[in-house]
Amino acid sequence: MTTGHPAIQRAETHGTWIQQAEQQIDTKRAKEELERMRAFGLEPAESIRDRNITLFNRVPVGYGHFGPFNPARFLEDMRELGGQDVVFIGAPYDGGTGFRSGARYGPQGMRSMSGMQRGFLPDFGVDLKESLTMVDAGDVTVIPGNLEKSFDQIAKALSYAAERAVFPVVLGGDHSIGYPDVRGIAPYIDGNIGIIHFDRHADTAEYGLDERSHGTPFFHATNIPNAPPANLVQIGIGRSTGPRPMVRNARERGTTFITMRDVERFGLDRVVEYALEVAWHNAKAVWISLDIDVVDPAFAPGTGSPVPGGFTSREILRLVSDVAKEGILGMEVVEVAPPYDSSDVTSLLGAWAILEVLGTLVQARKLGRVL
Ligand SMILES: [Mn+2]
Repeated sequence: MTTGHPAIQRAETHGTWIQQAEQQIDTKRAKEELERMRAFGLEPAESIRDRNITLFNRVPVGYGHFGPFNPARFLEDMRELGGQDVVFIGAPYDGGTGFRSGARYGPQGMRSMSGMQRGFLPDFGVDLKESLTMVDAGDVTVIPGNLEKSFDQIAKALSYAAERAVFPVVLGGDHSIGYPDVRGIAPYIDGNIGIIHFDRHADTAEYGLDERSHGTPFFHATNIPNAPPANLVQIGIGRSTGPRPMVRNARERGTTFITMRDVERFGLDRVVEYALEVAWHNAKAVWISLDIDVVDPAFAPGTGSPVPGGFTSREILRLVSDVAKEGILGMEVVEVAPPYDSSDVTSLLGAWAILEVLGTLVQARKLGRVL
């Protein structure tokens, strides 16, 4: 065959040249960088084979962090965690998603949309910067193809924050991370943990497609001895709660559903009152889990499993801050999926839910320096 091109000789290709050239490039700086990253990012969970992978990702590439959650500053050396009031932790894992994935970009989205405020919250008479020392830990290094290893990493990261007594705000990620979040903190709580869970879905299945998933966090979390289902209150449930076993498991375990119809009938104030009563009953501390899909897709379209008929953004900001007024041990915002978002409104709402909870905690003198 005559093409006008020379015949290919393996030794003469650019491909072969690349293979040879790579070994000539120095690795000195990369090795130095790796040592620094290992020191700053801490040892990974036991299950991670490659011990060069760190617990917190210090490498500023990928879908993770581009600047801190405002107005926190980025904490590069995680050995310095301790003594601060709040730590933001990204958990960019969405391998538990069954329908539309994309929540791995949630931390990036919420951090980005936190950028247009500076911490002054006039509604609360609070300036977060004056009352709180806040750091952003960046993202936990998750293992995209392995949910259980990602859980081990996330649980270890939360344990680290709990051990160092810094209030964690977890930026999800899909809802699968709700389980390792509680698992990581639970050993550090001397008593029962109540969970206030905002969601259209119950997320109480044991498995989804043979594995744990974003539909299973509260089955597994409520198997933790000091996170009993009697203290799990699930607000906003209804219409599409998820597969039927979720409802059966919730019933058999005795979790508390408050549906959107209940909200209409009893109103926001009664719902807050009742949720606090259930979550705090014989409990030492309460965790807030906000699935952004509890908000109507009209206000929060950027999520993987949208369900029509949820809260307005005004209602959820009110609810999530009101349930924090008696103090909480931490919170997570999950299922923000920027690829489906419109003008970043869902990321914006997720960021504001966090800011308003912090405002409530400062105003109620439950966190930080009291002015
Ligand atoms: Mn949900």
